[in-house]
Amino acid sequence: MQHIYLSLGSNLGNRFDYLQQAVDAIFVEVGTVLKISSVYETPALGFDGEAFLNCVVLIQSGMSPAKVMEAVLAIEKRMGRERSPGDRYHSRPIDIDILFVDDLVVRNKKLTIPHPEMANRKFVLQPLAELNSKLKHPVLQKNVIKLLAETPDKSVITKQSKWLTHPKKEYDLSQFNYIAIEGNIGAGKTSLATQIASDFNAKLILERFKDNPFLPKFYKDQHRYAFPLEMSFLADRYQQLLEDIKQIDLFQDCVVADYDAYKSLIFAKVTLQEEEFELYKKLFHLMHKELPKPDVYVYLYQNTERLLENIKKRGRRYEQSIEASYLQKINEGYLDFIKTQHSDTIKIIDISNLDFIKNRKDYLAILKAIVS
Ligand code: PH2
Ligand code: MG
Ligand code: MG
Repeated sequence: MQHIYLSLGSNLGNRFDYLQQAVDAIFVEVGTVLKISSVYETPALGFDGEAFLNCVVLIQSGMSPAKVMEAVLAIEKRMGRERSPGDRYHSRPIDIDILFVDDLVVRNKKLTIPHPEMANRKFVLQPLAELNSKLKHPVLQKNVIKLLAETPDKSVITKQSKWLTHPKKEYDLSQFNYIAIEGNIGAGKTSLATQIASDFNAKLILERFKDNPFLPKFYKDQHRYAFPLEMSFLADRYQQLLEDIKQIDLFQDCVVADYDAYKSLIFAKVTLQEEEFELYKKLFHLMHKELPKPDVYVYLYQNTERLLENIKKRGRRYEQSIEASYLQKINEGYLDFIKTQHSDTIKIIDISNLDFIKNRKDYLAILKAIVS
């Protein structure tokens, strides 16, 4: 994930609405919007034209700078921006420029980062200073406040009283204190939990499956190793959830976990013999009472074929012997469990036609499904 500063400008038509539309589109198509500056009215610099409204936004995105540029040009075009080769500056409903991508320096035919004109533009430096005055220009080696003090641009710029609204609202998971992401083996729980935690500045809790010495043994000889495996998962999850969740203030920090405590019971029911399971269940319920319950429980449903593909792709050696029938049993176990729960805290999301890692739109569709 990179931090990217973008400069937005509009000097045609309903300028404020164009800025808002652009911010919304950037959120959907480029990356999570972290900060939005005030809007400033500024005289057209370098050409004769109507005054601009300008602002700067900070986003977080995993896209390469070239892809960001592509996405931004597509937004400009859709919003009615016309580019005529030759004349450099002209009025436009929207202009989106890349200012910084982390402290990357890029110079090629298509792209110059940092933006080559930024030090000469108060309409960039002023809103940028508002977001982060200590930000250092990686080429000029000066921070934004210094650049602003030294800029040759003497134009008068006026802060507007109206603020742009944050596009995250529609997808805002921060209403939840504790989110559990569940799903079958290979559904993508860890990837989704990690991305959500990063976007919402939440504490991330990931299952420590790597440390479980019984897991590789279990996949070779299920009968023999099921009980110690389930017991050690239970003990480990219990300890982790107690330590990581209970001690923090649930009203301040948001927590995202890539499993829920009931996972232990669901797997044990599939893997243990009947008498073993009866014993296990007693212990489970004793321990489970002590644990905080998630505000929302998300079950990512993925079809068996794609689960097997994902398992193959991620290449954990001991998982390669997992069979379709085992995954189907686990899925049934989850669905049986879900039936017994209060449905309003449970969101079953069918991701079999989605790819939330590749497509931001799919990721946002999942967020929307969690919130709604
Ligand atoms: N953008 C330009 C040229 N001049 N002047 C103002 N005030 N605001 C702009 O965004 C702007 C400009 C080229 O993109
Ligand atoms: Mg520009
Ligand atoms: Mg531009």
